[in-house]
Amino acid sequence: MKKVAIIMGSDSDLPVLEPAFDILKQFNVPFEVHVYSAHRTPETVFEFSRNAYSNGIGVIIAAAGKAAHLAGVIASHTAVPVIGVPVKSSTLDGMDALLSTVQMPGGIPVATVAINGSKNAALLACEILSLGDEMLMERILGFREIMMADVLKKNDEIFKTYSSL
Ligand code: RP5
Repeated sequence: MKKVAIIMGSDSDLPVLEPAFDILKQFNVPFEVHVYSAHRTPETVFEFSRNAYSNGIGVIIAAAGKAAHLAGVIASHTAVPVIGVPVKSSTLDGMDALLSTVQMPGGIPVATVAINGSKNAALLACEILSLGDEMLMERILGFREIMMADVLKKNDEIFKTYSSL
């Protein structure tokens, strides 16, 4: 199976990415994790991105805060799909990172999830990889079934506790 690569702009972003690690482990999707910065280690980002496809990487998750250009820079050097996670790490509460990540000019796409939305980034990465892996697709559908049953159970409890009929 192709791997997912998770790249963060700084080790200070690490806590935001823990939900992504959990999801990928849950779905048995192999992943590697790096701290590479578009402005502090530009050459490493270039090398990584240029070699991503030949290194067996099928999806890249790029998380960064502030003037977050990491996802766009990676995407500019590879056609491996890039999912951007804007990180809330500044006085602007992540709005700066969200706009920097999501507003890519036409030609170089970055699929951007919510601020700190690494869980959905990992799920989207699994969905992309599942197009070539029926068992992974089954695991994702099973996960959704469990989620649905969980919400309906909560609905039952809240309906019984709070309704006044
Ligand atoms: C970004 O700047 C990183 O992704 C991080 O979110 C933010 C702050 O980085 P540090 O100064 O904590 O290393 O590049």
